[in-house]
Amino acid sequence: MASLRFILCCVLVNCACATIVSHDGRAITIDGHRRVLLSGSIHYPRSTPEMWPDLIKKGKEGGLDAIETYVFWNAHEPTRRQYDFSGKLDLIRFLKTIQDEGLYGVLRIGPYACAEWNYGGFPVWLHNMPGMVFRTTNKAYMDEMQNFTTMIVDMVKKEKLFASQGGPIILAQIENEYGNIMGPYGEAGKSYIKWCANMAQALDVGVPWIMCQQNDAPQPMLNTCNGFYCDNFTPNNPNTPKMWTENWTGWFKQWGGKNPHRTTEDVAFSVARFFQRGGTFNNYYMYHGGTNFDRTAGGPYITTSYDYDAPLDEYGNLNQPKYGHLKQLHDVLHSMEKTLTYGNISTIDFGNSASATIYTTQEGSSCFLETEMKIQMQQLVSEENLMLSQLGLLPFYRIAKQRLITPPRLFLLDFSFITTQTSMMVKKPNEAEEDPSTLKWSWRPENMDNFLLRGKGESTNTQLFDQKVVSNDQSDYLWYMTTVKFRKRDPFLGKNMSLRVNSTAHVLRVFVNGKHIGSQHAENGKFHYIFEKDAKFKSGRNVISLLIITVGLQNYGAFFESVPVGITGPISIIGRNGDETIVKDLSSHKWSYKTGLNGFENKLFKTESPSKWSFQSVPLNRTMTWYKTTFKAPLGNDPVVVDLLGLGKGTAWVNGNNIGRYWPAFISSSDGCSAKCNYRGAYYAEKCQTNCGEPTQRWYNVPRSFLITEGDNTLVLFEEMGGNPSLVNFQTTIVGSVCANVYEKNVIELSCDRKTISAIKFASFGNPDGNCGSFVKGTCEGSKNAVDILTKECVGKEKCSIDVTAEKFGVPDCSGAARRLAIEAIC
Ligand SMILES: *[C@@H]1O[C@H](CO)[C@@H](O)[C@H](O)[C@H]1NC(C)=O
Ligand SMILES: *[C@@H]1O[C@H](CO)[C@@H](O)[C@H](O)[C@H]1NC(C)=O
Ligand SMILES: *[C@@H]1O[C@H](CO)[C@@H](O)[C@H](O)[C@H]1NC(C)=O
Ligand SMILES: *[C@@H]1O[C@H](CO)[C@@H](O)[C@H](O)[C@H]1NC(C)=O
Ligand SMILES: *[C@@H]1O[C@H](CO)[C@@H](O)[C@H](O)[C@H]1NC(C)=O
Ligand SMILES: CC(=O)N[C@H]1CO[C@H](CO)[C@@H](O)[C@@H]1O
Repeated sequence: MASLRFILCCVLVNCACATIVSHDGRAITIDGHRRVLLSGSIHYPRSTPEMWPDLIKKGKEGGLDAIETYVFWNAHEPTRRQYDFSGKLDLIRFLKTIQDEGLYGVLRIGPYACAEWNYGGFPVWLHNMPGMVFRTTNKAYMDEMQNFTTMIVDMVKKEKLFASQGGPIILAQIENEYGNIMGPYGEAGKSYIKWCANMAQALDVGVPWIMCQQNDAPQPMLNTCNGFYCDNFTPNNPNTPKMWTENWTGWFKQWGGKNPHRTTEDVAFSVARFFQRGGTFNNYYMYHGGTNFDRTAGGPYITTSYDYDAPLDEYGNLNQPKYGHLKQLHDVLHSMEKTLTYGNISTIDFGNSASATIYTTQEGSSCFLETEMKIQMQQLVSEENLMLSQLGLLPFYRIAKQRLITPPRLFLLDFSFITTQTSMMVKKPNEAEEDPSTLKWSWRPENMDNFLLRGKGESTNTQLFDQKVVSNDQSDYLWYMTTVKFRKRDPFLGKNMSLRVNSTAHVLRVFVNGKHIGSQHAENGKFHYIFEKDAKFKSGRNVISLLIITVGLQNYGAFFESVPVGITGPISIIGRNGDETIVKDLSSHKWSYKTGLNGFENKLFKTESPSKWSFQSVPLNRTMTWYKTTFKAPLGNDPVVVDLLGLGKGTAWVNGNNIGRYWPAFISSSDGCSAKCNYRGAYYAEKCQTNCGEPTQRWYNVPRSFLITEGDNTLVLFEEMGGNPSLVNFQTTIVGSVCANVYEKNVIELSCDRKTISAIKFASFGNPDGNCGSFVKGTCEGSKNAVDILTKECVGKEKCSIDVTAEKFGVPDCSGAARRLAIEAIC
């Protein structure tokens, strides 16, 4: 009996052991076969476990082979040796969800993540250990890094999740983009990287380890590329395949910043070119960006939304046309897998910057055609060209001519022929409320008497400390308080007086004798500023109370752990009398410290908070104020957002779940946006921005799993700056309309994402102008009524497939120019 069980168990283990992941200079190999691998980043704590299956499924349907994630050390080990893998932090459940969907996993343990995540993913207790320096040959650091990395590997091994054990994980990563910043670490940095490699290798995970942006990655570590473009990247060893671990699909957003957009054309181009030039693994950073819930946003000043303009938007909706176009690209690349990974490569220069890259095997060829201008492309495709037939490309060319877009095998590096719809997302009022815009509010003040009037905290010192040291990242808030005595005849009191604070606090609020005298935050991209405001001091005892508020700890750079946060000083009282100025330095006064606020300690954000809330005279524009209301969950399954327009800055909770920091009062500057965005030329983060002169972030993600469908939900706001909650309301975010702009002889599918198409708002076949939402007819148009034709084909359906031919729409004469159908359908 015992031996039978032993045999059965072995057989099972053997079946599960089937996957061997390795590589050669051409590609990652899985069970001996070279693979084209398309991967997408989804960070598990930036959504909810309830959202994971849908996000991962959409990744699969979008043509991904793998899902990639970092592991977030500070989230898992908030206090040394106390771990949290619950809820959004259930890494194993996330990896199993990937496995259930039949996808591969790429596990970037780091444990340095960067990722616009608070402190790059490092716990602040680590910084506070004696003699600590991060990411170099520092014993204390290396011990902790090894301890956490080993623990994660052990957890994953225990669940048999590495491919070598039959699990989904085909690649693991140690460190992260260290090559970008290693210069300042000198020789110590070089030996650190060798140590990382040996440490990782010794963990024996049975799949290859990668080190991104690490030109000196020791074998067998695979050195890989991150960036907007990686086609010119060459790995540091002939046996390492060309791999792109972070292809930035868009960009992140900072408070005060605008909405970044990277065009679909440019993302697709960069991927196509990467594969054209020998790349075989590409990971989109991000495929779903998601939300920086709670205090997880990095910084300083990273927003709560981490949408990233990724193929799946913050809420998990398809971001069209990016999602659909990349899906088409993935189909083509997968269809070329054999030739791309086994073919012999040759290139042909046609002159005039037109060239072809051809991958040939005995069974067939794949070809990338590249030209700088569309006109050349059309020439190449329209002349029954001797060159093409000499190259044996005519069969592909014919297919190309029929479809004119990303045909199988003949791959045009020109994305003006997109046949993917554009979706315009809209926000819909909450129909579950009779009048969604009039929520009934109660309120209470934050009790600050101890700090404002008595200057009394929990510990004292005659030194000004960094916020990280005092608060250990337990809260965004830290009080620095001191008292100053003036004699009746003190020379200061006869003068105009001000308080000057040399500050690296993300946000500083200054009180003198309980009165708020002013607030300040660093300008975008800066750490350091000097606050100075007039202040009234009296004879006798005066209380100075400085409240500082973090907005995400630094997550990037050499020695980023020591970027100061807080009040480094000096702090002084300045007295001025005409030309005479006297300065009283308070820096080495006795300072009293207190981390956190009373309301947070008393958990006022909990639904059932026993404290008194008043419905009477709910104040507007009052600083340091708690607001509470109840609301009904919007019906259905569409993603829910809360519109916080009118509020200043603070934190919001739904049913006790922290949905992140809010700051709608932070308006982005009005310059730097343009209505039109030219996808040609290299992308950079400031190109094609939108949302100029608007609140940086107005809508905040409320995952469905935070809501109850029966009864009342609770929203609690803690408002620091002063705001007006009366405009706050819940909405759903849905597809409002879908558009397409398609050349003739193509087929376009329109879909309203599980809703039906209700009307055709615009349709014209000829040379229409404008963009989705603002199409206008051009100078030529087909003789038949395109709106009528499409109303018949599409209205009342969830999706419809439109054959775009001149005959169907009544052959317009566009003087030989390419004819297009522009369409906007309402969902
Ligand atoms: C991590 O360190 C603790 C002691 O602080 C030790 O008990 C534990 O075994 C270590 N874990 C690993 C995986 O090395
Ligand atoms: C590549 O070219 C070499 C030399 O001409 C030839 O021996 C080999 O079979 C070719 N490989 C493929 C996959 O066609
Ligand atoms: C303020 O602090 C910064 C850095 O902490 C320092 O460089 C600067 O000299 C200080 N300014 C004054 C006026 O002391
Ligand atoms: C004090 O400030 C006020 C207003 O800024 C100014 O009018 C006055 O002249 C100042 N007095 C002295 C003594 O500097
Ligand atoms: C809010 O209060 C601040 C300072 O008390 C004031 O400057 C601002 O104009 C007020 N805003 C509104 C909308 O009342
Ligand atoms: C490798 C690479 O392309 N790096 C680029 C990534 O993007 C940043 C910011 O735009 C550039 O500065 C890097 O050169």
